[in-house]
Amino acid sequence: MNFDPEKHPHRRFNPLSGEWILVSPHRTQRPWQGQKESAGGGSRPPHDPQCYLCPRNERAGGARNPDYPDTFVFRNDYSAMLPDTPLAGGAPQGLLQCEPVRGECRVICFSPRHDLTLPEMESSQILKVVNLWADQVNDLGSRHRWVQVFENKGAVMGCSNPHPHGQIWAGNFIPRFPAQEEDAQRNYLRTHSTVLLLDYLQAEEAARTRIVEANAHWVMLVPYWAVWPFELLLLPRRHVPRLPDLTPDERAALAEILKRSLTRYDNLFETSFPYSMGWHGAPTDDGDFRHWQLHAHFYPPLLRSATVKKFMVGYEMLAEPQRDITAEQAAQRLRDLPARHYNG
Ligand code: H2U
Ligand code: ZN
Repeated sequence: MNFDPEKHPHRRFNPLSGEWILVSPHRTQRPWQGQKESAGGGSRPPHDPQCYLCPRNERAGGARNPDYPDTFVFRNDYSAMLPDTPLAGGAPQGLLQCEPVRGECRVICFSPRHDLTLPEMESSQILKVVNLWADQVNDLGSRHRWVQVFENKGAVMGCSNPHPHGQIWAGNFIPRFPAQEEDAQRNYLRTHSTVLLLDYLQAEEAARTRIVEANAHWVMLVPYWAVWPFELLLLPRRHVPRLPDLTPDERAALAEILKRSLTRYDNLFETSFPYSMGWHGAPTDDGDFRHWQLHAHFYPPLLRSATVKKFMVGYEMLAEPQRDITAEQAAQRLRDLPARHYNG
C-alpha cells in the first residue's frame, strides 16, 4: 500500500513560520457526525447604553465616545505598550535578558451599530474599515517598526464586548510570529529569486482544492499547513507589501471577499463565528522588504459546532500542533455553504 495523505497520518510544513504540524486524517474517515447547535448570543439592540464602544457612551476610562457615523478610533484606555517607556539603562544580564519597549495601542470600532458584525455590514461599510486599517498602518507605521492590526471576535476568544471592533498595537520591535515570517520570506527570495507567498498562491491555484473564495484581486484559502480546523489565509493576487499600498479597486474587492468569506464562517455552525484575525505586512521601518507579501490570517477555535472548540493542549502544547480534518476537507465544507448569511 502506498502513502495517501487523504488517509494516512503525516506532517505538513509551514514555509511561512518554519514549523511543522501533524495531520491525522484517518480519524475523520468516518462520516461527519457533528451536531448543529444554535448557540447565538441572542439578538442585540442597535445601541446599548451599557456598551463602552457605542456612540455617545462613556468608556471605562471616563472618556466619552463621539456620535460617530461609521468608524471610530481611540487610544486603548489600558494600553499594553506605552509611548514614553525609558530606553536607557537595562544592561544585559546573561540568560536573564530583557529590553524596554515603546508602543501605542488603539481600539477601532467598525460601526456605530452595536448589533452588527463584519459579515452583516454592507460592503460599502466594510470598505470604510479597510481604509481605516490602511490609514492606521500609515500613521502608526511612521513611528513604529511593527503595526499589528487585529480583531478578536467572540467570547471564546476572550473578546470583551460584542460591539464590532478591532485593535491595533504598534511597537518599536518585530514580534515573534512576524519575525518568523520575515526570516522565511527573506530567505526564500534569496534562494529562489521569487516571492514565497506569490509562488504559494500559484501552487494553490493549480491545486484548487483549498480555495474557498476568490475574486479579481484576492484569494481566500485554507492553507496547506493550517493548524486551526477552519483556519483561513487571505492573499492579494498582486505583489503588495502593506495595507496602504492597496489600490481603490483592491480595497473594494477586499471588502467583498471579507463579507462573503465571513458569511461562510457564520453559516458553518449557524452562529456568529468566533476567531482572531490579523494582518501581516512588511515592517514599517526603513529597509528592503521586496520579499514581503501582505496577507491576513484567520484563526477560529471552533471544531464541530457552535459550542465545541478545539483545544491546543497535551501533545500540541508539548510537542507539535495536530489536526484531524484535513485542510482540503475544511475548504470543501466552507465552499459547500451558501454565501448568503443565515441570519438575513
Ligand atoms: P477585545 O478586542 O479583546 O474585546 O478588547 C477590547 C479592548 O478595549 C481592550 O484592550 C479596551 C480594552 O483595554 N477598552 C478601552 O480601551 N476602554 C474601555 O472603556 C473598555 C475597554
Ligand atoms: Zn455597542
